[in-house]
Formats: sequence, structure tokens, C-alpha cells
Amino acid sequence: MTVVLGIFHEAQLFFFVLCAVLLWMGQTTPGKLNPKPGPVEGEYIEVISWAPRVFLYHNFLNKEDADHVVELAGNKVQRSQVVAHGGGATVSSSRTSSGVFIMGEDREDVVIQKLEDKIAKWIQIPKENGEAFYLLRYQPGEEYKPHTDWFRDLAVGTGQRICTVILYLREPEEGGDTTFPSVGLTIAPKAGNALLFWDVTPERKEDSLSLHAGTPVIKGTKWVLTKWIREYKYN
Ligand SMILES: O=C(O)CCC(=O)C(=O)O
Repeated sequence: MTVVLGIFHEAQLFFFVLCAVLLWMGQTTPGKLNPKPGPVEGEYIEVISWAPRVFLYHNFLNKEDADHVVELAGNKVQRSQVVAHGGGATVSSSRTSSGVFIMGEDREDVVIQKLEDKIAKWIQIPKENGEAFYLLRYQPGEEYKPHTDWFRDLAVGTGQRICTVILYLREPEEGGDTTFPSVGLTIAPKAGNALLFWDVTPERKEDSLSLHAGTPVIKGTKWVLTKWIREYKYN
């Protein structure tokens, strides 16, 4: 009996040591993926549409970082403008929000840098291809009517805007959806989420299906951070 028990214990001991060694190898063997590379708790990416290409990253950023960005530059917003025909910028009734580009010292902010790095990692395009973040505030009644983000009259060397990322920092109580009217898509501006859509097709043609809008806020205030990504290094 004692001999049988002894063999059993030895077998058990051998089994545990083997498991520990295999586990250790799995964690440390060069070239092997971390066995737990999956999403951080609460983060996941949803494919919304393939035509146009639209993806929603749930819980991309936390409330603390979102509040930090609003506190960093929220008091600098001014009436938004649109790209005028023939270049330059102009105020338009199609875009009634207020906004500011996060540039200079503010762009060096640790949270801004963290968000830029996280976007680059997500979309696999170097952060140097991104324009500065544009912080946008919509109050009740304010909107951005349907438009596309790609440039019609592309100045030589500037590079086309190929995709757009919108980080929802603070959601309004009502209204303020992002919509794609050509394909009947509506994305709720849920704080913490990030929306990615492609302004060009996989063939790098301007994608008319990427027509999108920020619908009027009805109640409360909506804050977003928009980043337009160019096809070449931009900064
Ligand atoms: O505010 C939104 O939901 C859309 C913003 C937008 O269309 C843009 O920044 O290009």
C-alpha cells in the first residue's frame, strides 16, 4: 500500500513540475506570443461595416483621460470652420460646433501622446501620419452636416486623408449621433468609445460611402477628439 501511495505521490509531483516548466516556457520562449494577448478587460473592437469600412473600439479610453483632455484645451475652442473651395478655411452653417487643434505644448501632453500612440497601434499607421487632434464641442442645436473628410482638390505633396478616428470624450444626454446617411448607419456617441472609418477605398479612391455627419445635440454637451490620418508622413 505504502509503495503504491509513494508511486502516486511521485507521479503527482512529476506532473506538477512538468506543468510548471511548460507554463514557464510558454511565457518566456522567444518568438512565442504571450499566452494572454486578448483584449484588456472591457476593451473590444466591433466591425460595423465593410462598405464603408467602419470599426468601433469599445472602451478605448477611460473617463479620467477624457476629462483631462477637455480640461487641457476645452477653454480654447472657437467656432469650427470647414475647408473652403480653393483652399483656406471658412465658417459655414453646415458646421456649427466649436473646436481647437491640439498643437504646440498641449500636443506634448502625456495623455495626448498616449492616445496618439494607442491609435497608431490600433490602426497600424505611424503616428507621424496623423494631423494634430481636433477637439470639438457641440452644444444643443449644434451639428456637422453630412460631409466627407477627403480632399477634393488635393494640394501636391500634402497627401490624402485616408481615415478618420473619432474619440468620444463626453456624451450628450440626447442627440449627437455620428451617422453615415448613405448606408443608414448610426453610432451613438458613447463616452470612452473610438470610431474608425476609412475615407478611401482599399484601392485608395475617395469613398463616397464615407459620407458622415454629427447630428444635432438635443440636450447636454458632446465632446469629441477627431484625428485625420494622411497617406504620408504629415508632421
Ligand atoms: O461629431 C461627430 O460625430 C462627427 C465629427 C466629424 O464628422 C468630423 O470631425 O469629421
